[in-house]
Amino acid sequence: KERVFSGMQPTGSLHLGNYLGAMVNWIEMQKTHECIYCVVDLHAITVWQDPKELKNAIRQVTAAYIASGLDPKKSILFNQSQVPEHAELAWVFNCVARLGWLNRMTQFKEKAGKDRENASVGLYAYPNLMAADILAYRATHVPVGEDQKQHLELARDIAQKFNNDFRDGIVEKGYADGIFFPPPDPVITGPATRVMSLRDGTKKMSKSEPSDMSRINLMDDADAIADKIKRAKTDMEPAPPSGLEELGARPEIDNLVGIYAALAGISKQAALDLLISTATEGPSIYTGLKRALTEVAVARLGPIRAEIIRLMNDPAEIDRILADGSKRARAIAGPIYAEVKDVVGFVRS
Ligand code: AQP
Repeated sequence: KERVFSGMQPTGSLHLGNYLGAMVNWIEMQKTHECIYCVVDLHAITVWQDPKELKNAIRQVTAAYIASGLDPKKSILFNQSQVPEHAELAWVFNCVARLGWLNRMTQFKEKAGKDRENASVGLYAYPNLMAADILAYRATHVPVGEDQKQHLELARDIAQKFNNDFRDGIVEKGYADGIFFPPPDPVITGPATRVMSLRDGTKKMSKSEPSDMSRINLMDDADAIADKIKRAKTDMEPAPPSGLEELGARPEIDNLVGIYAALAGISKQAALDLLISTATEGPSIYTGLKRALTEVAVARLGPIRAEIIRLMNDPAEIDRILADGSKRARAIAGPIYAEVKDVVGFVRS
């Protein structure tokens, strides 16, 4: 049976990269799949979070999910820390995954930076918790942005190693094919699987980047969106790229064209054609594209922002939705983790 799981960290306001890279697919998959969407607050504290801000961010990310089209009646929507099976299964996976596997994780290297000795142990073990998030529900499909590809491969490796290590007990439990955890498939599709920073076309748009000008937040108003796009980095080339191959060598322009295509629901070629046809409008060859991009971004994000603000007026209602989702999530994860205990050899009474 196909089941979808995905999550985002409440580490700040969600941005266009989160929205186009993951959320758009989440909403689409609700139509065809059983979906479980999580606000991954345990992941968030792998780097320091102010407790008051974290609480607010958990509610705001929940509101952003709903405002973007997630239906909490249809899909399960909850925050990770209310379902203890995530942390418990993560511990088991800490003992299944190998140090060598985690040493290869590029996100840890990027996030820990030069001061690696001072990074939290949680940041290092982050991918094991992510594997637990997915496998606690035996989810088969995980819609994420491209940056999560390596973590998904690790989750597959953990599933396979668990199945091998505990094969006898798994078969004894009635899984004749020996598959207790199905290796989950990443779903990295859609119009923009990797949205880049507006200030540097070689870096991904990210919540934790210090410059707010590098990203468009779902909470930005029309003026902020217009300002950020106006000041988005371009280049000094005298003419727009003539074709898609040339576009690839100009990362900032590629990014703006890609975002425009994704938001307007057109092909990248069609977005590039617009850039080419408006290049003489001046004062810069990118003015026409930036104007069109601002228009479509404001039209798409404006209603989402308004809905987030409306939902945030009633935090008790958001907490109620999360409590309900947590209950439904536990109803799935509880029995699976109980079987894990048997398979691993824990006594449970
Ligand atoms: N720039 C991006 N382009 C496409 N997809 C993206 N995602 C994040 N950035 C981009 C996808 O959004 C989902 C949630 O990500 P996350 O909040 O769990 O953490 P992250 O990937 O680390 O996102 P950020 O924005 O960079 O947050 P910080 O800075 O706090 O770490 C994932 O599916 C991710 O692929």
